[in-house]
Amino acid sequence: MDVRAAIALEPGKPLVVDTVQLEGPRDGEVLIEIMATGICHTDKYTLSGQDPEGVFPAILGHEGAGIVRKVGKGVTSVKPGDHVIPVYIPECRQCPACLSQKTNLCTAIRATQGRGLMPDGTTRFSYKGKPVHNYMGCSTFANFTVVPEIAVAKIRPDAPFDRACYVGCGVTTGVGSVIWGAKVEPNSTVAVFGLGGIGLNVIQGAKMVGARQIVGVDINPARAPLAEKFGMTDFLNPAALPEGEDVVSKIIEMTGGGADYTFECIGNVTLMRQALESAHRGWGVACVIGVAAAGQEISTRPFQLITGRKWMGTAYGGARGRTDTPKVVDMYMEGRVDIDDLITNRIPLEKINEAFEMMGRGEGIRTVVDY
Ligand code: NAD
Ligand code: AHE
Ligand code: ZN
Repeated sequence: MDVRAAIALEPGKPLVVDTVQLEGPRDGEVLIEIMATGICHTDKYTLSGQDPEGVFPAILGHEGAGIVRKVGKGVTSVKPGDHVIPVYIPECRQCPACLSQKTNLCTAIRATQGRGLMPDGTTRFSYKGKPVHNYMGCSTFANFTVVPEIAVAKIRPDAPFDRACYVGCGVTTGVGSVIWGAKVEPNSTVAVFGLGGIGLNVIQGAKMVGARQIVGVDINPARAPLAEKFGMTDFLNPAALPEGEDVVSKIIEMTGGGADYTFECIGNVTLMRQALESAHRGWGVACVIGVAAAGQEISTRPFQLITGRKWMGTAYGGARGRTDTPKVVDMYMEGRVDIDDLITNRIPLEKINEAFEMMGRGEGIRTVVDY
């Protein structure tokens, strides 16, 4: 079938909006009509050419919501008409990772997904007769996509697509990192580095679990008012610190010895170190969420770990793709998570490059493409 898509033909170049061809679902696969998609910083990262797994041409996008239109042979968990979110962390419920119950990082299709292919090693998209790669197993910058059944989370039918799509990455990553990843306890102190589409969701997750202090760190002061609305209690702008003061000492002072939990939501290895070192001696946990490019490395004095700080990280907030995604949609529908305030820009697919430019200028939190 013909579908409308934004194609990443080459790294570092604007996307090309055109008609591409999509093959129907094969065995174990599902055809989804994507009704809305968010644009995440990770799409920009891959488009930049810095992602070692970035393959081109590809159809990017991994934050979508839509309706099942057709299922391949053997699919039993969803049917045409179901409202769904395609998830880049699938959940086969059979691999050692899923069975361990210790991680959300299902291994069933990770290898082919990382090469931009379906589990059988082929692609469903083509453009001008040539194959086009899939992205993160989702490819939501197209109004129809085909994904494996194990990567389809069924959600309640009354959730609006233009909000539910953000659950497919940003909301779940932020809120999930607090509740399923770091498992922040009530009355904790928390420091959040980066108050963008991920960090603000960490803040609302921390508020939800009853953190008593939430320090937000960002060089863009325009992010502070929304962060406050979401639960930030103290704002720290590293760029505005007086000469001789540093972020780590400041957080240690503000939290009375260091934060119980810190989250890096930027993708900057220098700040990852600061986040670790501003965690409390003896028990502080620093959670890396931001994605840093190939070749980037983190470092600290081992003494920081010997003295009881822990370094961890999360993908998709530690959420299990099919089990936990619908729970986050429920949190929104029940008024426990705010998504409306974070969607600051709505565009048709034709204007998708403008959204990437806005992201580069630090304008707005999330742009949603309505198909
Ligand atoms: P964003 O651009 O919306 O937010 C980043 C924020 O960091 C901005 O507010 C910016 O002003 C601030 N910032 C930049 N440099 C800074 C500095 N030196 N000091 C302090 N603040 C600074 O990005 P986002 O969508 O929130 O994504 C954040 C990161 O999370 C990206 O690296 C993205 O790829 C990653 N991510 C990871 C996962 C995961 O599963 N681990 C999921 C989604 C996104
Ligand atoms: N190919 C990238 C991977 C970047 C990465 O860590 N991605 C996160 C999701 S970011 C969503 O916005 C993730 O899920 N990681 C776990 C996994 O298995 O990929 C790179 O830099 O190599
Ligand atoms: Zn994302």
